[in-house]
Amino acid sequence: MQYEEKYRVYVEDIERALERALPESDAPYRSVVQAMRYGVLGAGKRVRAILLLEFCRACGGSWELAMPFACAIEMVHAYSLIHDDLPCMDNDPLRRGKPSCWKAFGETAALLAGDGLLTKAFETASGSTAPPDRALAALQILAQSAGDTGMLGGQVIDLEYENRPMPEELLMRMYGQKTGALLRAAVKIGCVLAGADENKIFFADQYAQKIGLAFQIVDDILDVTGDEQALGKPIGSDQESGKTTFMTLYSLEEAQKQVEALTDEARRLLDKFAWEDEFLCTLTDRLAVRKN
Ligand code: GRG
Repeated sequence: MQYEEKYRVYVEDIERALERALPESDAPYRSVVQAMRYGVLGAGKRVRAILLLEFCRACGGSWELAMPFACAIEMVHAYSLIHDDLPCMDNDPLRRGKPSCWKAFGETAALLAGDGLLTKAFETASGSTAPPDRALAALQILAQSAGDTGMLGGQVIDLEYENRPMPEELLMRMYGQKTGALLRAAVKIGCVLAGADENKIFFADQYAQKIGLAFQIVDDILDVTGDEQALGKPIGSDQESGKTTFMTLYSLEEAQKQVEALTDEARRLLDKFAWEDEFLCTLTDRLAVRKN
């Protein structure tokens, strides 16, 4: 299967599974279900879910047992974007090319939709038919990557350094938590669900660390050089809120070189796995030159 075709199949399968996990509701609380669905369905590159499914398959696991976790990680990711856009955080009106959740549903509904998605993520993941010891280990990885030791902690560092310079060491730590933690969780969960050995998990984690940093640097570059329409969210927001980013510390050329170097290292780490095709190599390359 060609790259584009496989990517499309992945996105459609993930979308269907998310639809099943988040059905329309006619309950008295349906307004929050609508906001949850708005936040997670119909858009997004699905990078985290695809990484999880690909690594699970490369380690001999099946899609069926990994899909609940693939949905869960997209729900956690969507929750973080919904909350990140709130007026009390980044105050962003646009996300994924449409009004952000709070703009469409109001602040209270968006706050609750984020809470609802975070909770639904664990409900959905716990429905996996993976052996209980693997499922439990995967749930722990997901929780740790989302909470204070992971994404949430990264968000706190980010917010606390608005309008004041952040030392480079702390910036790298913040990136590792805010952006890297969920990507690392995705590949590790894929491996763990398939019963991969420690060696494989280590190499997958190394790979995710490389693409995680590259992913964030690209995000910083796009915030300066990107096109709002292609990006689906406002550009220039980092500078507006006085944030230190890779682009305040390095030139565009240096940032691009760093992305290329990290992408090369990540690709080399993929050699440690027996892939059925070139899909993940191509995805790794495409992430480095993404426009959204
Ligand atoms: C509110 C706890 C909490 C955390 C928020 C993820 C996050 C932390 C903030 C979002 C802002 C941001 C730029 C984060 C860096 C990670 C990143 C580039 C997210 C966007 O991920 P994509 O590009 O998004 O995979 P799509 O829309 O494709 O799913």
